[in-house]
Amino acid sequence: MARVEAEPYEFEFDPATTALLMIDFQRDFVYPGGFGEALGNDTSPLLKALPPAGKVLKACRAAGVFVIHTREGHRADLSDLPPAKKARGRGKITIGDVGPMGRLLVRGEVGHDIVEEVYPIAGEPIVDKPGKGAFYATDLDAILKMKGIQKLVVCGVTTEVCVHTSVREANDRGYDALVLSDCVGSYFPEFQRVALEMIKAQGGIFGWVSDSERFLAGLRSAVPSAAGAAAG
Ligand code: C5J
Repeated sequence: MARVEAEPYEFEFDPATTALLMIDFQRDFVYPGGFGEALGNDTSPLLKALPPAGKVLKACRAAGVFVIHTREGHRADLSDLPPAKKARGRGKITIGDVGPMGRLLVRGEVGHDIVEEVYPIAGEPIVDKPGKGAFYATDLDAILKMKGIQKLVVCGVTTEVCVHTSVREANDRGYDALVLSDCVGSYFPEFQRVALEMIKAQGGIFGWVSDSERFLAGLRSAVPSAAGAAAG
């Protein structure tokens, strides 16, 4: 059993029944020219999450922790795009329109794919989701159940939107979720702070919060083979 210092209290997990959930580390959110910027955001704050999330990813792979990635996006014909979602944002270009990285938030486009620093490798499922929550209209729950997963360690973007929605959904489905504060990112510092506060408030109303250093220390103490990978 691994033990991680966390708030509101220690998070215990068995690496064999825990998954690392990497949420929406897509060019469309992280880089200029994508959906995030089309909404009027400065995308640069999200880049900060990539180095620590990359370290956690490598260490989890070395420790044999199951890794699963998600991407938010829609079918090319936009048949799964609610009209309200298309209309919202009111930018010059919206979901499905062509930007510098292809059509915004459309599956198969350059902007829709995951950034190199945390790119999936063989054996790591990628779940394509049409909504903010990773469980809505996806087979994520079925995959986690097949693998016997009970706990989730969560990295991704953005903290207050897809990370929050997915952690709430996970909580309602009986999973314990640990969010790593430096491995999640928001366009808004205040939202980042408050979103993390909300997760761990009221005795951990829907999860735990820690950070990459404390998580890696806990993982290393349970699975020493994870140590070299996290350092590299
Ligand atoms: C947003 C996400 N922010 N992945 N999506 O629209 O958080």
